[in-house]
Amino acid sequence: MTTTTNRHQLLIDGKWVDALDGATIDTVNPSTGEKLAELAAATTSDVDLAVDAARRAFDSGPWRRMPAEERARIMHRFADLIEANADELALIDTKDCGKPYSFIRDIDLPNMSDLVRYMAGWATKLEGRTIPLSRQQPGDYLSYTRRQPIGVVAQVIPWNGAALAATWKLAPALAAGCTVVLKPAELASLAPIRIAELAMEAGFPDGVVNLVTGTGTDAGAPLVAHPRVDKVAFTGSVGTGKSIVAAAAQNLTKMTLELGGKSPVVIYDDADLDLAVDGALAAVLYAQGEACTAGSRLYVQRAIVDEVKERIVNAVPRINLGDSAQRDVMVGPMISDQQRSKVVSFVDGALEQGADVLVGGTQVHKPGYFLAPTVLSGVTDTMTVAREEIFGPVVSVMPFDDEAEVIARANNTTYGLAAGVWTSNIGRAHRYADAVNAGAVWVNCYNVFDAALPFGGFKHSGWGKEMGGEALDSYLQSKAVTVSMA
Ligand code: TXE
Repeated sequence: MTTTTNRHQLLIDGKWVDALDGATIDTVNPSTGEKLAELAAATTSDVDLAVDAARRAFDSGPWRRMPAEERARIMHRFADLIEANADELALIDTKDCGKPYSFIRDIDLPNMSDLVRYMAGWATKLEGRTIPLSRQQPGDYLSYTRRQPIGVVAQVIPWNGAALAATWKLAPALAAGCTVVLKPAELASLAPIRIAELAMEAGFPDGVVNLVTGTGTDAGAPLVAHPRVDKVAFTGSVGTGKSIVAAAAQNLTKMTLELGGKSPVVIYDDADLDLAVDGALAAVLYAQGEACTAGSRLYVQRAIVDEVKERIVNAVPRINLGDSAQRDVMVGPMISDQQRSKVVSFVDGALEQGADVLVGGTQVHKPGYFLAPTVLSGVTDTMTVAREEIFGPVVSVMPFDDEAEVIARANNTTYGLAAGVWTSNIGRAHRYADAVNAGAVWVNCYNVFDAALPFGGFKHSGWGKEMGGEALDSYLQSKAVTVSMA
């Protein structure tokens, strides 16, 4: 157990070890700015050892050879342990990444154990097909497909909701029979470390789950470029995603990506405004906007735009901002001072370009990295604040007139992760869901996730899916076997 001390190690081949050169980096609590712990800072040689361990565990270990029922049993034990340690995991994660405790405990943790169980269920159902050949007599050949694990997987995850991100990555890979080297973000590694400890306790064989902490440059880059890695699964920024694609291309490593978003939320004039305004605010303020699905473009039909603005101005000051570990806090701190400055510069840039602050807009003077929820008006679609991912509690309210216009504007982005709509007109809702270019569409709701529901973006928001059967597919490869019956 490494979480009993404030100095955390790497998990390689079932053992907790320091980085070979003994280097560490600090992780801080963004609600206070205080140091929480030291993380081992892996570099290329540590990454090599972790990949070698995962390679051995895949090529010659028991994991992919054991009966699927046994693999499923270990995964169910893992889910039990996540449930049994849910309070502790939520507390570790909230202190490390600043996402409010109640969201992690009440939403992320149940989703995590659900997902591990859901994927455990798939472990015994990785079936192929028998396929009749089109130019042969039925008795000539028997052709069938087998679905086999892809191999050693490098998983690089971000800091926003690190416990959830780690589980979304681990569960399908393990159910498929892959082995993993997980690289959490340097800003929030503590929950992934605790999850790796629970994985060891659940009984995954040595080398099946490995974890290397450290920076993107020193630990992440050598991992994704490693020639003995078969697949990379990445969640993070578009820029880093592109550099990972370029690095992995040298080895033609297979890849899934979950990148950012610039998600549109639409409120039609026939919507139930009590639900729509709260829902639209929650869509952007969930995890203080540090969510890839953040609904940062709010399109409101012109007839109701003044009323919606008034409701927003009344609602925002009542939202509880503070230390993310407090149970009633709804908006926590930004992950770092740097992230706060980045978000502030989006707001300043919008004001310079002619936007107005409806509510919020100033830095909160607290020891942590807080930023008040900020709602802008007077924003046009061409402004940077309406085009780029902000990753903070900032939303632009923009009026629209008709359906064709708002769908065109919703789709006028390089991203395509999520979209929301509030309307009481069922036809309109379905037309929007059909036309909007996004991997997740929520009608009269937002941010509803489920272990069984695939989640992943269109366009620059990514390749492939998390959760659901589709996530599992990306960790499997199918083999066509043909047997002569002559
Ligand atoms: O992301 P990075 P950052 C967006 C969001 C945010 C911005 C910057 O807009 O403001 O990205 O955040 C690892 N090879 N999102 O800089 O760099 C890194 O160590 C391999 C949206 O934190 O993408 C971390 O583990 N790995 C997003 C992970 O990549 C590398 C969530 C993510 O870091 C690497 C996070 C490299 N060359 C940020 N460089 C979402 N989709 O939700 C970095 N890393």
